[in-house]
Amino acid sequence: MRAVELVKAVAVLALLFASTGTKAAPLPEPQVFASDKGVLDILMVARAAPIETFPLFKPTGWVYDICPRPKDGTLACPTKPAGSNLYGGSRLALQPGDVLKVRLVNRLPKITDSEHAKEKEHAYLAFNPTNIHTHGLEVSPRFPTVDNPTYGDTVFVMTLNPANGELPPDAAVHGDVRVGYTDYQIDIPKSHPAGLYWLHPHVHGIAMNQIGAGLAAIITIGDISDYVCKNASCAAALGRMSIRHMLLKDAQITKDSTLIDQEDTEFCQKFTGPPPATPGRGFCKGINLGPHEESYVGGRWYFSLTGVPYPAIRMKNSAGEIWRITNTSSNATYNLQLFNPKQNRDMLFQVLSLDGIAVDARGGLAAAAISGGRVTAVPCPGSPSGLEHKALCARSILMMPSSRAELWVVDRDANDKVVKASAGDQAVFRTSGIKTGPSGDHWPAIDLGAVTFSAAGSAKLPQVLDVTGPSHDEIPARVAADLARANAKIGANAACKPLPAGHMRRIFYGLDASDPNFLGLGYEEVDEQGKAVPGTFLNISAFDPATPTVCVPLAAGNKPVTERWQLINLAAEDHNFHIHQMKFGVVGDPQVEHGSAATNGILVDNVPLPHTDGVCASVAAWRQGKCKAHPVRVDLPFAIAGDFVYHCHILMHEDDGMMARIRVRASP
Ligand SMILES: [Cu+2]
Repeated sequence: MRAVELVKAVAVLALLFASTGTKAAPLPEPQVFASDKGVLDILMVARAAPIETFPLFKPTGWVYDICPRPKDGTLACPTKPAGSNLYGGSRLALQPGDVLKVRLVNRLPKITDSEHAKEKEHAYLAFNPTNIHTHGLEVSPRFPTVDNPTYGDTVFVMTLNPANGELPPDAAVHGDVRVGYTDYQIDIPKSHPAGLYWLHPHVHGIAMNQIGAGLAAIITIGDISDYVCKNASCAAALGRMSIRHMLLKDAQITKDSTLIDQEDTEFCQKFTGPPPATPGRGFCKGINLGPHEESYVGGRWYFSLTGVPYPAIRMKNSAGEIWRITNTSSNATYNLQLFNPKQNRDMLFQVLSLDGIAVDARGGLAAAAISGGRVTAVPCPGSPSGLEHKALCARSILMMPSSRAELWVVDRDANDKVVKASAGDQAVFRTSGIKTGPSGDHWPAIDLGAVTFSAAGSAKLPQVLDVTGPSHDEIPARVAADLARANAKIGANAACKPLPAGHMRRIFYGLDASDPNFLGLGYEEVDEQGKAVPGTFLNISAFDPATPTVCVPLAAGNKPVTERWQLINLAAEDHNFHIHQMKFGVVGDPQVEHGSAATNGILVDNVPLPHTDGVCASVAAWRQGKCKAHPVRVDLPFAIAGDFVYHCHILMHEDDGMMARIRVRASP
């Protein structure tokens, strides 16, 4: 480039920075609906609404329009003021012991581009039935009874919008069908851990479409001060911090302003890594996939924070901020970093919790080791003696769909020490781009937000925040005690036999053995020698909503029972494991190379399952050693009776069949 061109280019760049710098919209907080006197009673209308926050486009998304439940039984919320950012999502602020009452109304339009609606007996999916799941909450998945006609947190019910048509007689439905609305009552146990959770629809076959179009809300239980900064000096610093709630949301918009709810992971140029020098600011550009494929030219794939692409995150105090982040994208994996342009590197941040459970001093580095590769821990500098290897600091965090993390973000010097910011200290919050295996997806590198640190306030700053979570070992026992009545009501089942001591259950992830157009899960029981127990093998098959794969009886007195499961991903792409109604511990597995044989550090509700080395198209191929899998072992403390599911939370995969039903019953 000649000198005169260089000068011009710099001038254009400066203009660009100036214009984007002043135009960047501030990061909004989701609208809050807080419980009062132990109850939050809301009307939640799932409906279409314009997305007002995307530059150039005004597509229609699907949103939860929430309001206190009208006393007169009206099934609509009062009209929201213009620019309400319904798409960005809301926060239900609850306390342990609360009752969450939701009347869910379905006013969604028909789906026009659902792949699964084209399948036999599944045409009804185009009517866009919906439901809700309170992700991560340890609550009962109960069905209605004569005394209580509401539903608990079960996915085996769906609500139809009567305007979209009646169910055809051949419809293969997954549970109860209701027309118009469904009432839910979620009893939060008194002992429920405080933290960050969320709520989303869970209708098999269109979960991706509904969440991808915008349906998500976050749930907080208790307050951050319930587990962060129990000592006075730390609490003083916490009092100066802004607490932000961010929903990571992505949406693909075509040039004619249409939101694609059947997400195409190849919408943008494939990420091949390392991160490009100039990732898109809040979006990447659609490409032409070829002569016989789609052209997304002129469209944009937005990666927003709470609905706003590339917002300004301006801190108000030198103590920094607490970021409570939820990945509400249906498929996208984020590898989050905080890039400091002055230091030309990624900044350190402290991880306060994962999946709603505090990472306390018992966890720390051990927690990172067994988080399933989500965090690579770095010692927190300047932390009080004994804490440096316990508090969890990192420069990046991997967030697969549905995962949550709470971070302390504050300005730091070249030695990573917390410092009062100087004027103009900035960072870029970004996802660096990630490829999830040879046959996996390419998630783009995107600058998600522009961070400005603040010099305001006292210079006296802690180097680490102390985190005091509940005893991880005690959570299941307390939850089981709080839910004793709900568990007893589910009853026992003679056919439900405990897993013999020393045995574990093995779950396979891969292609449906009878139809490779579908994905599925397989199963077998493994004895103490590591041998498969004859007669227990179920080959990989797509979700069967009618048949539980396993039945687990609670221990005597309906106390929790802990089972060890081994999760084996046979695909050449990463998946993740999520199970409803509980948190589980990840056990280090020598084969995954990150971990010790301890689970006491951390409890999570989803864990990445790394792809294979080499190709295995079947369980048989794996047994023959045709690929090397990287099993992940988890300890699951079952404390809640009922029927629920475990699945891959990449929702394209879940909708393709990568889910199974599990049954937990009261002690015989
Ligand atoms: Cu998957």
